[in-house]
Amino acid sequence: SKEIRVALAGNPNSGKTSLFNALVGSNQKVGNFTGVTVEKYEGFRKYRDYKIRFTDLPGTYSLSAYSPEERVARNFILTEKPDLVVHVVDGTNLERNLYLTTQIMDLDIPFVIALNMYDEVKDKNIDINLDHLERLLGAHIVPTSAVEKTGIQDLLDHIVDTREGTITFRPHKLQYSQTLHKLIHDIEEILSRAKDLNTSQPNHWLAIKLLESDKEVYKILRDNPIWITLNQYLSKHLEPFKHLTGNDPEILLTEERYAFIRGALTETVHFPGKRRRDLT
Ligand code: BGO
Repeated sequence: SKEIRVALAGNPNSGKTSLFNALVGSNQKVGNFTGVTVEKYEGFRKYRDYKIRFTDLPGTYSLSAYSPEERVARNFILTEKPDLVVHVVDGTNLERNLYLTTQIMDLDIPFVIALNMYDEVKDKNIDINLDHLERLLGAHIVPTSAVEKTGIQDLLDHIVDTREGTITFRPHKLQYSQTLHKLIHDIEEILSRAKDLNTSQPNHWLAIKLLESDKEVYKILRDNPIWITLNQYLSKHLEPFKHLTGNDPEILLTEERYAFIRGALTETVHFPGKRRRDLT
């Protein structure tokens, strides 16, 4: 039968395990991700004409290379290239959860947001403008409650519709400030000239991770002749950049992600009794 491969990504406690269980029921098994002791839950669900295979990635707050969980999650997405990533978000904790969303946006891959804990969102009268949030994040949003088992069928339909092309993914990269954007863009341009880059990772993401001094990305790039050009570019531009902005690119990237999140929430989320979200 026709298969669709889906990976679930989300913060710890976003309800990922509960949603995975609601999606696949008892059709699941546990193993390990290759080479590490991180547990890998896999399962399937037959839906419409398809066998949808789900992999539950380890819960993470970020996609840096610091912990085995983060490396497993991002390497799975980048090398296994699932047809779709279902990004599970705790709808009652958007400010924290959307940090991972900004990192998934940097990956430039098809993803849909399962806005989980939607029962609690409603109970707490949190008002989220879903259409607007979808536009800002460049991803469709399907409200779910893994506990009340609502939105599960909508999510399955979304997965199949994406596969059949009746729903299209409109990638929407996070817009960084002009100075950061220029650095990222220049590095992407250099990377596009590299031959035999031994990686399936998109240049945009490699550029951002290089600016974050990501160890795994350094390893990949150091073995390629393009490293000389990259190094020349960085030696020439990093100091002026730090002088101009007063910061390392790594710090600015994080600050700008949080600024984007605050802006997005101010525009889309209203708590009861408050005209606007109070951000402090
Ligand atoms: C406990 N709605 C609500 N209301 N709760 C949810 C939903 C939802 O949609 N989805 C998950 N939860 P995990 P990760 C618990 O275990 O799936 C709850 O880490 C408790 N336990 O039931 O484990 C879920 O895999 C005692 O809550 O998340 C779980 O992402 C009291 O969110 C928690 C209250 O879900 C985390 C809750 C002994």
